[in-house]
Amino acid sequence: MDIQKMCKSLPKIELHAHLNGSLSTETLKKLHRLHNPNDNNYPEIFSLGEKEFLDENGKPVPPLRLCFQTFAAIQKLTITSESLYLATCEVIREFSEDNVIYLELRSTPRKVEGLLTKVEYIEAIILAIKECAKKYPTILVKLLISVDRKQGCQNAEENIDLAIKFMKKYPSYIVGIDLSGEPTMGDAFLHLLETSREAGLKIAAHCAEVPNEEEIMRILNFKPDRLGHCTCVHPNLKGSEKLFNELLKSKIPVELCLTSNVKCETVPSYALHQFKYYYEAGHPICIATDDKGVFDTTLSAEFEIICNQFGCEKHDLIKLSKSAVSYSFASEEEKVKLLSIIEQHQ
Ligand code: 6MZ
Repeated sequence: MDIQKMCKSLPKIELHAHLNGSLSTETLKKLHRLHNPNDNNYPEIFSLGEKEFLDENGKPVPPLRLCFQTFAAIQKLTITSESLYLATCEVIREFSEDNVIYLELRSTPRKVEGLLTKVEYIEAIILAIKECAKKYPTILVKLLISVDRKQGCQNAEENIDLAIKFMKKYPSYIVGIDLSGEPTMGDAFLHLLETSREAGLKIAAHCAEVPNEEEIMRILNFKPDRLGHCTCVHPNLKGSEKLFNELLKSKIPVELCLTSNVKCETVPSYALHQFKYYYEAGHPICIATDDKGVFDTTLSAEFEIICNQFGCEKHDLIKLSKSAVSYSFASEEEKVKLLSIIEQHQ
């Protein structure tokens, strides 16, 4: 079997997927039609790398900045319960078609004046997850509530309060908090994340997408359950010996999103991606898509990349998937079931 087919056919575990960043072009078109039934002029939202964008001074917008502008454009299409429901169902369907058997979606609750409250935002996603459990029974889906570092303390507090309330109401769906948002802005709100940890929510925190030794150390000392990216940690990637050793010592699993980092240009190339350092050091890692819509990727494609770039083979991918199960926020019973599905493919 060729690598592409092998990667597609493997049962996979996705632990790092932002809802709005995961919307495919096909889904964005459906959402545009939903809000504008009489307008066939679909707004141009490009995949990163397709086109160069210029700022007001005629200079190219750096890709990392551009991707956050793209999220803002996409978020204009998920402004009602109906559109969020549709968006969530489409994302679940597409991951399921890629043979993902466990998906942790994450999303930032958003209030849209006159159209949507944060409570309705979360309810719409949960309803979609519930309905999709019947429609696509081969994929198990959970939700992490995101805190956007750029949106300030009040929003962070609101989202964490809601996550705690919803976790009590829907303990099988709401499993954790994600700290994300434009990495050059805002704050990590670790004191607030502590409240959610005490309430029983798991924590996945973006860390070191850009160099910032002081903040990276604070996040590592906080000991989240998982870390996202950890790009600028190794000395060859604008980190330091100290940071790298601290991370290895912590043994905190790292979610690696290769295409996202290459397209955002936080790493120079696939070959020089931090995957190499963590994999060689035997540090716990999992492979993820981040924003499969914006970065035009799939989890199978990410698996293919590590096969082609780093010589991983089928048994390595199965090993990675099995360890991803153990890093997931699923229940112990669910983990046993997921492992047995993966083992059947050995
Ligand atoms: C940090 C990211 C991200 O929440 O509206 N997000 N945060 N780094 C990244 N690397 C590229 N990719 C996505 O999905 C979109 C939001 O997810 C976060 C950003 O806050 C973005 O606005 P939701 O569903």
